[in-house]
Amino acid sequence: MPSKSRIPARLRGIHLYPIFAGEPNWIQCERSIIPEEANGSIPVRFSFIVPQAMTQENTPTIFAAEKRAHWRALEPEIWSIQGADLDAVPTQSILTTLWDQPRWLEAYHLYDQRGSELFEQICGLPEYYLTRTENAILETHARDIIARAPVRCIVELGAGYSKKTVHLLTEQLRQRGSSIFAPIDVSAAGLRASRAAVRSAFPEIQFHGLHARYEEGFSAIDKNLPTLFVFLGSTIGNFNHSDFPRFFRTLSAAMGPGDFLLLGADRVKDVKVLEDAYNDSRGVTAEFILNVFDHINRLLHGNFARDNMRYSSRYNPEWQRIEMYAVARARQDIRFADIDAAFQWQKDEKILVEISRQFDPLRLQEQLRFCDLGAVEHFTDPREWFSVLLFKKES
Ligand code: AVJ
Repeated sequence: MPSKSRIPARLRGIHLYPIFAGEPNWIQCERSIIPEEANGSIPVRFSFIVPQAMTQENTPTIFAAEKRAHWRALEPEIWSIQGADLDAVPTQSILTTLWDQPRWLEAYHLYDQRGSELFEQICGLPEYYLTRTENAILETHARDIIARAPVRCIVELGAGYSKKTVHLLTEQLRQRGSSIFAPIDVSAAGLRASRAAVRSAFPEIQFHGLHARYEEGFSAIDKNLPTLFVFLGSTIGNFNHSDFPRFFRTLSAAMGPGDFLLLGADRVKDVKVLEDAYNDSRGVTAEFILNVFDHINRLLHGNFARDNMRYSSRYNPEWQRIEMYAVARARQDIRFADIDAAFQWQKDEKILVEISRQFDPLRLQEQLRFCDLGAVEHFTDPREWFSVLLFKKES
C-alpha cells in the first residue's frame, strides 16, 4: 500500500518523495522534483530506489532503537509515523459517540483552525484564570522545577509553545547549557509555529516536533534518555473516567526510570469562579463549543444548524467537573450526506461536547503513586486555584 504522506528527504540536492515503503530497508521513490525545474514547470517524474538508511540519516536519537524505523521526516525537524493516517480516526470517533446515550463528543474535535483560534482567545479572557495562573506558577518556580528534574530532554504533550514552555526552556538552558525539546501534537501547524519560535529564541535547543497522537509520541521516546514529560493547561481535565487511568498507565509505562512528569491541574474551588470561567460574558466559550458542529459538518458533510442550538454549561458537584453542552432549540433531523447515517436530535436534548474536571492535588498525588509516579513537589498559586505537580517515575 502506498503511504499517503509524501515525505521529502534530501539527497544530493534532489528532493525525494518516498511514496512506497517496500522491504524494510528500501524505499521506492516514484516521483522526484528537481527544485530548479519544478519552478513553474511540470515536475520531472521517474522511478528509482534509494536505501532507506539514506533518508534516515538524521533520525534523532530521542527515539527508542526499536521504534526509530517507524518515523520519517515530514519536513525539517518534524517527524511523523510512517503510514499513519491522522485523519482516519475522527469520523469513527464522532459517529460512535454521537450514537451513544447520552450523545457526546471527544474533546479533540474542538481544535480545527477556528477552534484553536477561539481557544487562544479564551486564554486571554478575564474569567478564564487557568492559563494566567498556571503561567505565573511556572514563572515563579521554573528554576526549582528544572533543578529537581535533571534531564536532557523535555517532551511536551500538546504543541505548546506558550509563555509557559519558555520559562522551562530558559531554565533548562541556564542550568544545563543545552537541551532537546520535543513537542508532540496532531497539528502540523502548531508544530511549525513551535519550531519557528524555538529556532529564533533558543538556537541552542535541539528541536524535534512529533506529529502524532500523544500515546504514539511518548511511547517512541528512548527510555534511556533522561526526560521531563510536560502536560500543562489542565488538559487532563478533558479525560473521562476511562481515558484518565489508561492515559497515566500508558504514559508511566513509556517512561524510563528516573524520568519526570510535570502536570498542570485545575483545582476544586468556588463554583461561581468555575462557572464563569466556562461561561464568559463575551460568549467566546459558547462559540468555541458550538464551533465543533461546523467542523463536523465539514468532516462528514453533516447538516447541524448552528442557529438551531445553544450553549449550556454547569458544574457537576458529584463528578467535580464542568460539563459543556450543545442543546437543540428545536427538533433537528441530522444527516451525514456521505454515509448512510441519520438521527433525530430532539428538542432540548443535550450533546456533551466537553468536560473539564477539577482536582484535589493531594488525592491526585496519591492516585498516581499507583501508576509508579512518585510525588516530588507541588507548586501552587497564592489563591490555590491551580496546581503544577512534579512526579518521578519509580521503577
Ligand atoms: C484546553 C482542555 C484545558 O478545559 O479549560 C476552555 C479547554 N474549554 N474553555 C479547559 C476549554 C472551554 C480547556 N483545556
